[in-house]
Amino acid sequence: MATKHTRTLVTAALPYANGKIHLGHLAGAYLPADIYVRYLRSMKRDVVFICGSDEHGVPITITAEQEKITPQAVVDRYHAMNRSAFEKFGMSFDNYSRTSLPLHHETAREFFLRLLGNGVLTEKTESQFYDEQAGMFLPDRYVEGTCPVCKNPDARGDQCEKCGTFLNPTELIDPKSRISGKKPSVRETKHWYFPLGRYQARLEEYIRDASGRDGWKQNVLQYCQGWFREGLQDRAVTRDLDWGVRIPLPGFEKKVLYVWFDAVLGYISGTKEWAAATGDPQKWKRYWTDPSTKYVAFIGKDNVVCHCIVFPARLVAW
Ligand code: B3M
Ligand code: ZN
Repeated sequence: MATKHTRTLVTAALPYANGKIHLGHLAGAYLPADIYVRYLRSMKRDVVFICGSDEHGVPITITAEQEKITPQAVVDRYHAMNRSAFEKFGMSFDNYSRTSLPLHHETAREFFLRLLGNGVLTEKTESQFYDEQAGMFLPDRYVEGTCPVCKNPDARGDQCEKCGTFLNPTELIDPKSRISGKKPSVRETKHWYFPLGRYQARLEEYIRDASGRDGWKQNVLQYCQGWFREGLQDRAVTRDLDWGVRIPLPGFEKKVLYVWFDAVLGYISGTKEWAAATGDPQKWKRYWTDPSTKYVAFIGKDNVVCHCIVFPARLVAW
């Protein structure tokens, strides 16, 4: 049965501030979102449209190292470029925010601490690659090697782009550090994990309901079913990096939140920033906590797991 929604929250995936957006981006997640929002506005519906730059993550720190500048300088450059490109194209975001803002860091930290306080997160020690020469752990894309599934020699630590398999860096054959080019050693490190598996039944129900809902594409639903068949695993929500959202816990001084953990929360901090600018700072809550709000997320094809599985589970745990 169709539910009557009094207001709509629309978000478009936050592009990384690590390169210029191009027509492919516009045609994918942004132009359709903009058309949808303009339609709702023309119907005099209550709608807020949020986007912004995703300013954390390993690709940004790699660019900074290559150019011998700070990660902040990298994101300042691309945030300004992309913001202006969207503006010239006529995108009608109510707010184009960015995740390096203190407001975002506070929002993400608060979200993390609430999950911790609710007893949702678990701490585990795992083996991870370490670059002895650079003196640092090598999360995700800091490691490259051969894909164990399709033997692509250029697979990244988090995913093989050729066959699409999601990987753990330690599964790569013949791994190399992207910093020194050397074979990394393995060291133990502590991280916080989100127990995604605990939410599988609830998510399966949610996705089953979604099949009848408007706007969910068949390929997205099938992709989710594939994940359910494999069984949802715990996911680490922290990384050994110094660029990102810091968490105030002893032993975690040199760690930050995983970029995907904080990036989706950029939708919330972007809504908060917008609400404050309209003179009604509490207004964001109506869009995020009132069940009569309809939430529509426009995303790219690589963003399905995060938006359709991980984020909903985290909102349930929130
Ligand atoms: N920045 C990935 C991408 O640009 C990522 C999306 C975040 S949405 C919260 O494809
Ligand atoms: Zn592969």
